[in-house]
Amino acid sequence: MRFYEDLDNIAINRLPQRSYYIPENEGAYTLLNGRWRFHYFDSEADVTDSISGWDEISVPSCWQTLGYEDPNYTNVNYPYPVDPPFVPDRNPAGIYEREFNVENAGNQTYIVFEGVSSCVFLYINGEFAGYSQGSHLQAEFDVTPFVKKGVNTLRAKVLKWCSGSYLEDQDFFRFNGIFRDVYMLSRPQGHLTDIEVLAEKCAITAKFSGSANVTLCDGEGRVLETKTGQDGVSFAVENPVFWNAEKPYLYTLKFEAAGEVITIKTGFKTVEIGPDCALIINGVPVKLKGVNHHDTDPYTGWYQTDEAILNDLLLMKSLNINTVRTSHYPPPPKFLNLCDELGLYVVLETDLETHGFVTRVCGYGYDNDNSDWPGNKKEWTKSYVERMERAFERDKNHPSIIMWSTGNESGHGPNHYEMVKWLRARRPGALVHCEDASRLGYLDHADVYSIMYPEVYKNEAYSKEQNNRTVEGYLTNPENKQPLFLCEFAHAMGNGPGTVLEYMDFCYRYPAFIGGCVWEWADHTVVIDGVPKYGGDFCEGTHDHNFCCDGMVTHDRRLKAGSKEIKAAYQNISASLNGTDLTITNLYDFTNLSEFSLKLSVMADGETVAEGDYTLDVRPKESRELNVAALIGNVTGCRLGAYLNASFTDKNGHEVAFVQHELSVPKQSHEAPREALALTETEKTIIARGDGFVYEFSKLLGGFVSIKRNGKEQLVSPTKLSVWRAPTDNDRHIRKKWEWSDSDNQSGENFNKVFSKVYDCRTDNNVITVTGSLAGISRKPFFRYTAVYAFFTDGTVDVSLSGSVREDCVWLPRLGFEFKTLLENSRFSYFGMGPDENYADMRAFARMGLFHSSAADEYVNYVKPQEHGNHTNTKELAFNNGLTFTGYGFECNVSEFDSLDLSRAGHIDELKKNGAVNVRIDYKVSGIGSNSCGPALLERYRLKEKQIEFAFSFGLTKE
Ligand code: IPT
Repeated sequence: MRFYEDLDNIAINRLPQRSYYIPENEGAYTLLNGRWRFHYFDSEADVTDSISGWDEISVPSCWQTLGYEDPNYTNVNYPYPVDPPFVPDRNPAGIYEREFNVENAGNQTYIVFEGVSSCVFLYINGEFAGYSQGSHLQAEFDVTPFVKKGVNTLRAKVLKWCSGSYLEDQDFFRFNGIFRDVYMLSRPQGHLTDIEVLAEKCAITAKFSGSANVTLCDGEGRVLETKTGQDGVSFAVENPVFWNAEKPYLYTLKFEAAGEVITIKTGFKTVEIGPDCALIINGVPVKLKGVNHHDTDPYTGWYQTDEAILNDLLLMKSLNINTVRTSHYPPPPKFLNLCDELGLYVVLETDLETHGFVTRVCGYGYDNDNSDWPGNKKEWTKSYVERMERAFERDKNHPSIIMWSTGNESGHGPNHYEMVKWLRARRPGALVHCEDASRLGYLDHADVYSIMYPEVYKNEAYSKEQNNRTVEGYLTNPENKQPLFLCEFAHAMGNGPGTVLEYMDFCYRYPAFIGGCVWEWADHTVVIDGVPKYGGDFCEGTHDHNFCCDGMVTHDRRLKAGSKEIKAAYQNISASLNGTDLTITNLYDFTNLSEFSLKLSVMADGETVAEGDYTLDVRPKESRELNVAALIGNVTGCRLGAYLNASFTDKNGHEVAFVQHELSVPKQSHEAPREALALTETEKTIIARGDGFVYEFSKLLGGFVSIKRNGKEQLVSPTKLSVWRAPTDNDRHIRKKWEWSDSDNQSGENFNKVFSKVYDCRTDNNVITVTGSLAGISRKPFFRYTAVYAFFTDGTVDVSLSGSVREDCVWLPRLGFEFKTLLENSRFSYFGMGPDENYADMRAFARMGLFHSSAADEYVNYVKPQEHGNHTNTKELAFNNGLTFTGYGFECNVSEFDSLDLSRAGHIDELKKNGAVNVRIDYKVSGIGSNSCGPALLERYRLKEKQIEFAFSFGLTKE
């Protein structure tokens, strides 16, 4: 057994974990980030004491993003055999070296690593000075005996794997190196060794060892009191201002001891579970509108700069997120300082996941009781408990932390219970989150019932047990005595997530549903030559494809429709319209709506006809009615639709909530009565000719083969009916029933290889009637239809489709007509849901309006190309070249890509434009859901009806 495989060797000379702080007095802190000498060895066995041929490397960094080894993305599977505590014999090593200066040799000198993967051997001036594992935990070494005044040499030997790697099987790229800050602290003899601050019951108490002069300041920086204490001080605070995520009020304690100055911020906050299982913060029931955050950057891997962290947290706040679960390890300490300052509730998770035990024998199984699991083994207890202890002790002073988590996806065994017991003894009353305890029935080992990716609704066909795992089933079962927390839900992979509102609806209705965290914050990729890459792009031994690209924001932190959907689902203001009364409800917990400006606008056919600005005094959880009769009285009629928009903005002009209501005003058509157009027939085609247009309809194909406007051809290929969409990541299960694929030619309806059959195509006056069917290759027809085209002298064509879908056919991706038109038609306007893409179950954020766009602007570059760019409820779509579609709320899509080409591309650089503007006029498009990891798409969002009636018109405007 090697040193780093021996479970007795978790740490050597590492100091007991203390709370995070950095003394501020001059000379105390020397950041050692920067350029270091580096040498990479394929195998630790080859490491020699004297190294020649150094490279240079930036610290912090991950060596895989710098070309030493290829990145490796694996989710559940370990990237090596499951034979704990042993790791592969050829264990790569990175040797890091640099000089550092010790000015005051009379002081104590410490070296602190905030994060090293997977373990670090520390050498000072050639002497072994310590060892630590636990990648995302802090390691502090007292190197005083090894240093001398002046220049010293620090060498760190970092191994790719150690026994601790078995506890770090999180779903991410497996990176190595010194990936967080490393620094030296020079501290006087007799300095404080730890500080614990508690703000409770009108008092702020600090515990420390030694004597200190402590000054308390309020949130405005005013000195409240100074005290000197031995081993602790306590300040009475009259009428304390409480900390919460909406109003993050912090008090500051300044400790002066032995010549050192240390500042720690604290906040008053109480967290408890109410009798109705609500989560009560400072006496107020709060809903956790959360997200799971991994530290991820497409260029630096696990290392996020301070600016990047700040940007993530600010972006979260702007999306109405109030909670972050630090999945699945403690973040850099500065992350938590920012959560305190900006106001985010934190579920602090320690660095622990052993998910890969479920696949250690073929298949996937939670045989949690099996003694193979390290959670059940005595020799692993120390490794488990110290991970809880180190996380807690480092982060114990943060007011933002509301719950402590033992880790993720690790089964549940005695070692987890030891962690829980340790925590409960260390801080009685602190809420414990232990996801697998809930999953596996050890309910009293955690304070919340935490599950992931449940279905929303209960189901008659389910057993009691299964129903209890649905949101509705759990909430309506009186036997349940714990709050429901979804540690993961709304899997945000690719185009998605949809169906988020349904969860929030239950959350507001049931006190015991305290909220959840979207999985996850940002896509994980490694960008190479401008192309975001994922699992399988690096010849990994085992990988999980693009399952790492499941962020609600992209790898470069751009928003997508899914981000905006979550923002809308989480928004803290609702408004319902009843006649002329608008009832506005404040869903904030601690904020009066008077802090926001409300703009009401009445829009008719996309034009603003009336506006009003308001500031409303509405206390948290209260409602207020606003009579909007005068405002909406300004619109008496419209052609396409009239709406009342309510937009709430904060003092920076950022929209925090938006609500739209359709107004019931009469729709007037300005169109003159139309005259039927006589058609002429040739052997193969039917021709409709009029002023400025000629349509040619193929009897063979049952579609248009030519649409000419003033002699100019508009089509690049015949129009057709189709049902295919490039599968989204959330279609990854259902697509097996939809498509023909190389690996499976039996399970699908083969919608991606459809034959169109025309049985009959006849003309009667101005009308063409087609009867036909669609069938996937090798399958029976799945859709039989009659399509009727009526032509008028003004060039308009009324299209109606009436058909039936085969009873035993799977629900359809979509159904509609495809028009492939000239590139010159790329600019267009539409009256419908926009401006971003939206789908039946992902449009809470979208709004009806008149929008201008182009085929290029409609593109959404998901890491893996897929269906995108849809607009629901479209009433009119008009291209700049005169091709215009009107209808009663069809779905439309305008793209530079053909959906079959989109389906084939694995990365953005593989995607080829097909030289056309690809227009879809759809009866319906199935919703999005989050079935990439979450439940199947709700029935109501599936295009599953068997009888289809669809109508729209199109025409060519005159030049
Ligand atoms: C769940 C994991 O907890 C999370 O880390 C991530 O892997 C996510 O799924 C998928 O992206 S585990 C899953 C098997 C439910």
